[in-house]
Amino acid sequence: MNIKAFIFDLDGVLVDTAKYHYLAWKRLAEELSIDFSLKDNERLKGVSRMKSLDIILEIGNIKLDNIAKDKLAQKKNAWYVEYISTLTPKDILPGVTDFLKSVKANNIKIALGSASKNSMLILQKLDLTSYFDSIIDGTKVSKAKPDPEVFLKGALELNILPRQCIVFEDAQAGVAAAINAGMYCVGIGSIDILKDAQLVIPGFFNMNYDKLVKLGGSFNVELL
Ligand code: B16
Ligand code: MG
Repeated sequence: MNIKAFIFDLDGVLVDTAKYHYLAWKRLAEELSIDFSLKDNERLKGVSRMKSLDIILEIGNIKLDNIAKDKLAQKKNAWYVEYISTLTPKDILPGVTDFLKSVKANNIKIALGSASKNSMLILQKLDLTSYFDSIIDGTKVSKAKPDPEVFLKGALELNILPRQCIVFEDAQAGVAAAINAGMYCVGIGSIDILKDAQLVIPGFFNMNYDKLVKLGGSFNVELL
């Protein structure tokens, strides 16, 4: 195994923007008198803005035309952008910056593979843009996770084979997308939700490239 690239999801992996997505969707759901729980929110993680709206409308048993749906998606996004306007590098999840530095020091390429159309704005606010050799976000793909498009485009841009990439993901749809791409996947979060990933870690706190390699070995997963 010769891993050459690490591909990171954004929301829930590098920064906890998932809570702001939830707040904005919850606000919209309340306006539409739809009961939308934290458990329902798990289905929205990693999927596109429009697909998220479709899931919420399905929960509320509401059917709308595309023009009305566009308006609602824009409304949610305006609230979301307002919520994330206060993001600073202090909001980067614990250990992420040191982990990225250790990955770079080991000559592994770094890519972003996010469904979010707000990725560039968020990376700038976090001051993380310069770590990335390739950035594939929601503005560059047409198929939402679990489709592998976002990760395959990243590998292609880096000129690296899918089986030489490890994806870091916090969402079920993202883990499925990584596996569909023929890549390895490290789940970030809880094993109950991410059981299809080859390895699951709670986050990057106290983690670096060497520790990840060792951890992979102890789980009998030859990640590197
Ligand atoms: P936006 P990721 C995803 O980002 C989020 O997990 C998901 O909840 C969101 O609907 C999607 O981005 C689209 O985001 O509305 O900002 O374009 O986890 O793939 O980094
Ligand atoms: Mg995510």
